[in-house]
Amino acid sequence: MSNFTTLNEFILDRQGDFPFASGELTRLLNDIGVASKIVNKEVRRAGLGNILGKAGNNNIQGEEQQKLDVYANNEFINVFKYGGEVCGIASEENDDFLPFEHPNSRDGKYVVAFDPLDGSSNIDVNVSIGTIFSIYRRISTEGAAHLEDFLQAGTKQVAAGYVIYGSSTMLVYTTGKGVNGFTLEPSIGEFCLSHPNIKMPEDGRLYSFNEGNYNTFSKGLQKYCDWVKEEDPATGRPYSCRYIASMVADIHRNLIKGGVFCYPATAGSPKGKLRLIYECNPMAFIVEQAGGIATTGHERILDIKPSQLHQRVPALMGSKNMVNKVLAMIEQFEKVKVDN
Ligand code: AHM
Ligand code: MG
Repeated sequence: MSNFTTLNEFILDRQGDFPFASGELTRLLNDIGVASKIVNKEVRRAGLGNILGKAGNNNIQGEEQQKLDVYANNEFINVFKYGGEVCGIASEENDDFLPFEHPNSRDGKYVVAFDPLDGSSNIDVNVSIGTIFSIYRRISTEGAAHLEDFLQAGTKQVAAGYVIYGSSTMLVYTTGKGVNGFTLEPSIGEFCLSHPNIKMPEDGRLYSFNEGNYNTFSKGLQKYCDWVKEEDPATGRPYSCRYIASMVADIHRNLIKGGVFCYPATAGSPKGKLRLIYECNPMAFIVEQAGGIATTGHERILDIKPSQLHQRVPALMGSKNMVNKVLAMIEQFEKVKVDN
């Protein structure tokens, strides 16, 4: 056990990556580790007590909140509110951002945007869910957080990551210097380094699309979905479809095994379903840092300057060669459209 590097040790070791750092980011990342353990404890006993099911409210996007969504949201907010490093948060579960007025927090250097429990439709059926977080340095100069602090392009993220509550619990994060993964060792209650310097395979055979929406995909995406099913030993086709409907779990698997994940614009979600600030930017930061590509199909996700907190964008991310193949098919179709 003593050979393990714990998350706290690792974060402290890496403080040197930021020569002028004052230790606040280090403390903030540690706080996220603590909140994740608190949420993990509750997720692990989902099904017992009265923790499953709907909370009886809808969030800003009109989606029903689950009790665990609300619980996780409150736990993360409390950790950020009293940690002193964060002057405000924005959560997928809150209508608006929350400026922290407490004297301990209002001068904090950072803001955090997060999705406390992503994939929550999977909670009641015991399938993997996750927490996603994204940290920015504030750009406002005084008082508690302002809206502009959250409406920064993803390239401005200081750190981002996710926690996956899967067959084990893992925390994966980046500060822009590679991606590292830590598995929660339940007997000592510590996240321990298990996946150092994660690199996404450049190729893969897994595609993660909700093909139930095939009829409303763009022509290029439909063509890609047809192409992956063709028999072709040279390219390993047919590929395998793997779709959990938990973005964290789908991307985590593809990060390790190689694959492409896509939630495009559909008839039901004309701008895509996933949120730029809470879901796409942090996952895009991780994917790029691991050597993959993250795009809307037309532009790099991290370059988008958000105009709204709950903005949605189409998402296409994963192994470099696989994403490039999808992009080539999108391009080919658009070219045909223009030529005609
Ligand atoms: P949520 O934030 O309400 O949980 O929704 C986001 C989830 C993603 O994790 C996942 O990729 C997507 O919704 C699945 O949507 P669908 O069921 O339409 O395929
Ligand atoms: Mg979500």
